Order: sequence, then structure tokens, then C-alpha cells
Amino acid sequence: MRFLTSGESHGPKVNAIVEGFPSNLPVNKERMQEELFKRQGGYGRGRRMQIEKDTFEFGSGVRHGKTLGSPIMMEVNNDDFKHWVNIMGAEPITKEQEAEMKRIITKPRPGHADLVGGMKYNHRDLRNILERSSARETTARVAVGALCKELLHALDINITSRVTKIGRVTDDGAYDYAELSTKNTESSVRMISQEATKEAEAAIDAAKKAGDTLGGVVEVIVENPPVGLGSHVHYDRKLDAKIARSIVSINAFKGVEFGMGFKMAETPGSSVQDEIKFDSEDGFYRSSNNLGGFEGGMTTGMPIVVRGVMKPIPTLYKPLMSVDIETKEAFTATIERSDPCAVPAASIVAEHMVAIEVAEAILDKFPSDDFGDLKASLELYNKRLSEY
Ligand code: EPS
Repeated sequence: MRFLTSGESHGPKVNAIVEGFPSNLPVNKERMQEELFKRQGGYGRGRRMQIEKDTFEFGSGVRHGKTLGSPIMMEVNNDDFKHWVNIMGAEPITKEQEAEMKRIITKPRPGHADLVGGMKYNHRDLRNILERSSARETTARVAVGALCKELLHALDINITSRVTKIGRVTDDGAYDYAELSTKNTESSVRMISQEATKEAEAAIDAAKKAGDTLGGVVEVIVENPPVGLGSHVHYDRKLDAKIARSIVSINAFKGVEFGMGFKMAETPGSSVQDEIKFDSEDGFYRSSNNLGGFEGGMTTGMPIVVRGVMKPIPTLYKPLMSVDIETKEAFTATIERSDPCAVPAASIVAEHMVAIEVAEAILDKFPSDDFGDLKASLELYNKRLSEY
């Protein structure tokens, strides 16, 4: 399976195209749509999300509620485009019109792709960079992830996410999966504790008032993954490594940890490794899950637990110093509309990136044109493992 996304933040559309998905998988479009709506939410989002209604349409690959096996195209209209037709239109414009546009950006924002992208792609209007580097693109990734979640759902594999930190507010206590997957939707910041939710809201309000932004940590949990996805035999087949790459590919994400994570550095080996147990009903299992569901780059069958850290969004209402690319003079960076905190939304994106990696690992291990064949292969494999 492979996928591509396209689209600029204020252009006409955001699109995704998925190739290599099996046929005859039932897809619940409403359930998928809910995932896209969830990405739009969360305390700390800016005004843009009031403009957009991220309803998606299938452009190909799905007929009468089932996949065909052909490429699946999903598209979302940018409702804001109607305000940006002149600025973002595909038609050529004259030099005079260019001068009139007034939205040409020459003062790159520190921490954003603006300056390096402008230098590399040889653009003197940095809008040509920021339109694509915008997190608007993650809409398309969530559409792909939602499709992958349909595959996981049909195989009884569950996936959810939560926010464990916003600024200095931490909520990382242990919860069981069922509790987590309902409580996270009740919190405006996708935390579990109500007190932490209130504290996080206050911290976001304070950052907003100060013209600043807040980062945080998100956690994704996959329950009931098959044993042995990924492989120890080669670096680029390790599934934890692929997941790490996918998490860091999300806009503003800077680090990843699995299970006990960076605390492993200060913990003796005897308290880090998960002891192996066996019972006749469930077969092999681990007595703890400090390694977050991976040994040797392969799933152990324990839940996958992965966290990612998001830096505070670099677009600031009280901007930092920058240099104008035309005059070379020092200026404060351009102020663009921004979200004071997008960590709750980013937890949805992370969840969907992990869903994509797990679905892809399943399709790699059980290559099938037809979903029924895939399911039968997985069942046969599980039967063999149960006799191991
Ligand atoms: C973004 C800036 C804001 C965000 C946007 C990402 O958009 P705008 O400049 O139109 O106000 O709301 O996020 C989304 C559009 C989205 O769908 O998540 C940025 O500069 O990255």
C-alpha cells in the first residue's frame, strides 16, 4: 500500500490517493467522516476551523460501500479558498497584479519552513512554501488513516489516542483502553482527568493572551495488534522505526518514544525488559509493557504505545525577529493566522499515522487482492502461532 497527498492550505482542495488497498473491505463513510471532524476540534484551535467543514468525498475506488481494489481517491474542499481565489488561483498573473496582491511574504517565521523552503525552491514569495508546509495537509493524512482504521476495525484491532501534556500540564496516568477511548472524547484537550483539562485550557488561554503558543505530548495506543508485524531482519523493515518516522513527519513533531520511553535511560535493565509468561488459553504474553509492544522491531502482541512531542507552533502573534529576504533588514516575522495550541488535533493526526503504518504492515505480511483472503491468511497465521 502507498499513498500520496496533495493540496495547499488556501488552495481549492486537499486530496489523498491510496493504492494497493484490497477489494471487498466494507467502509463506513460516516465513521471515517467523524475522524476528520475530530481533527478539527480541540481547545486552542484558531478561527480557520470555524470556516472549514472537512467533509470528504470518495472520488474513486469505493462502490456501494466496499473497496474495489482500485486506487482510492478522497478529497476535501477548502471552504476558505473562496476568499483566496485571486491569491491562490492557478491562472497566470501580470507583474502589476502581483504588486497589488499585497499578500507577498518576505519575512520568514523562525521555526517554520519559510526561509529554507524559499531558498531551496527559489521562491521570493514565501507563501509558495507555507501554503504546502501548513498543517492543513494533515486533513488528507487523516482521511487515509481513517480508511486504514476501517481495515483494522474489520480485523478487531483498536486504536485510540490522548494528550498527556500541554505546556506544563501533565496527565499521563495509566488507564485501560475502554476508559481511555471514551474519556478522551469528553475532554476539550483529549486528556483524561477533568482537573488537568481545566488547567490545560487555562494554560492555552494564557499563551493566547501573551501572543504565544504551546506544545505538548500525544500518546497513541493500538490494542490487539497481531504478533510479528515488522521484522528484525533489516533496518527498514522494523515497524517501530517506521512508526517513529511517521510521527516525526507530522508538522511540528520533534521526538518519539515507545512504552517507558526516555525513562529507560535511568532505569536498570531488569526493570525495563518485559518478562515472558505463558498460559494455555492466551499463549505467550508479557507481564508488563515497558517496551511499548515491540521487540526486535516486531509487534509482540502487547498494545503498541507510542508518544510524540510537538513543539509549540512557530507562527506567533507576538513574532520573533527575522530578516526580510528582499531588504536584508531585521524585522519581526510576518504574522499569520495561527492556532495557539494544536496538540489535541495533532493527537488525532498521530493516531491516524500509526493506523496507516499498522495497516501497511498487515498488507505487507498478508499480501492479498481481496480482503476475505487477507482475513483468512491472518486467521491461519494466528492458528499457527497459537500452536507454537
Ligand atoms: C496553519 C495555520 C492556520 C491553521 C492551519 C494550519 O490556518 P490559517 O492560516 O488558514 O488560519 O488553522 O490548520 C489548518 C488549516 C488545519 O486544517 O489544520 C499553519 O500555518 O500551518
